[in-house]
Amino acid sequence: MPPTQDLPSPERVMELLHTMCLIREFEEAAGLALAAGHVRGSVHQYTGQEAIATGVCAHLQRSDYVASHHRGHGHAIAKGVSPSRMMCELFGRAGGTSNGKGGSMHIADFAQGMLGANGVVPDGVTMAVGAAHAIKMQARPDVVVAFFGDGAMNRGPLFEAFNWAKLFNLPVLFVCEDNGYSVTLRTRDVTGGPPAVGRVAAFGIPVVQVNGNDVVSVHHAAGDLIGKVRAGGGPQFLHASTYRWYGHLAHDKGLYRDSLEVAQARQDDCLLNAAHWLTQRAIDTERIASIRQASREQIAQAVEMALQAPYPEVATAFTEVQDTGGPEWP
Ligand SMILES: Cc1ncc(C[n+]2csc(CCOP(=O)(O)OP(=O)(O)O)c2C)c(N)n1
Ligand SMILES: [Mg+2]
Repeated sequence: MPPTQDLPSPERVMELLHTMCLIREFEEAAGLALAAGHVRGSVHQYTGQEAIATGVCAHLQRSDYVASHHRGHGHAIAKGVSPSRMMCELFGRAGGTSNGKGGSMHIADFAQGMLGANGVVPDGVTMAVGAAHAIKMQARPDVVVAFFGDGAMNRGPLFEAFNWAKLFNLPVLFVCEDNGYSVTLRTRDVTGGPPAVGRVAAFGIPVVQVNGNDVVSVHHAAGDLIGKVRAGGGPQFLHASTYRWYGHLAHDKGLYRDSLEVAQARQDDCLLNAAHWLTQRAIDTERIASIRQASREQIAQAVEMALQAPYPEVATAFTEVQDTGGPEWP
């Protein structure tokens, strides 16, 4: 926990709680929609990790960029992308962030500085470094945040990205969301040599470790690091420990994890932790409960909007996509 003088105000933490609740409700609704057959493709729920996206993105302006990974809904919401447009995207409907053509792992909204979710581990990070290089060449005051999982720490392109960012002193914050698992494997069981933090330190990139289930700590650490990046301090690295509550995908029952481990991890709930922090500062429990209720209603409206939205016109199948079709297409 940061020193008292550096703590955010209770009102600020109420705003953070609202964002976390929106993400939690979005993921619950996305899981139900998938089970009901409204969503094609995969859904990777961010449930349990909400404090990381929320605490980090709270320091970003719209002109700053975020690059995400396959578990990207929380980053998009925290960066200001409309949950209704995101839900339309999941449902494959017109009005979605990519007019229904991308789905869960391709949610992007450049107007909000959301460069996109990304299904290829860890390609969001290499893109983030490219965007940071562009910002530097254009002498803009903006920063880029690259979110990725602990599993990405065993992929080569990540280390190329670290090298490039350090070599050119680029304005990028790397955020490793360490939930302990890479699909069905414990990441530590498939990691040779030092874990994430030791590897990054070898590049000379400063590392800060934080409890990713405590939004106040994440907010504090991220504010400090983003301030350094913005001031020209070059790449920084935030390692946030957390746990994903559900399976790797919404379909995955997670039988490779001990149920006691899951139950214990869920007790360290970032929403409850924030609520506890607020009640200790004399914030009324009814006000806290009303934030949860308002978020639930907002996401229910997003689902309703997605259900009512039309599917994209067939004539638009080859617009706004890289492959414009051609004679070989039926
Ligand atoms: C290049 C590549 N290899 C393999 C995969 C399959 N895959 C999807 S997610 C993932 C690892 C996920 O672990 P982590 O990075 O820790 O993220 P988490 O799912 O825990 O949030 C893998 C190997 C992929 N998407 N891309
Ligand atoms: Mg992981």
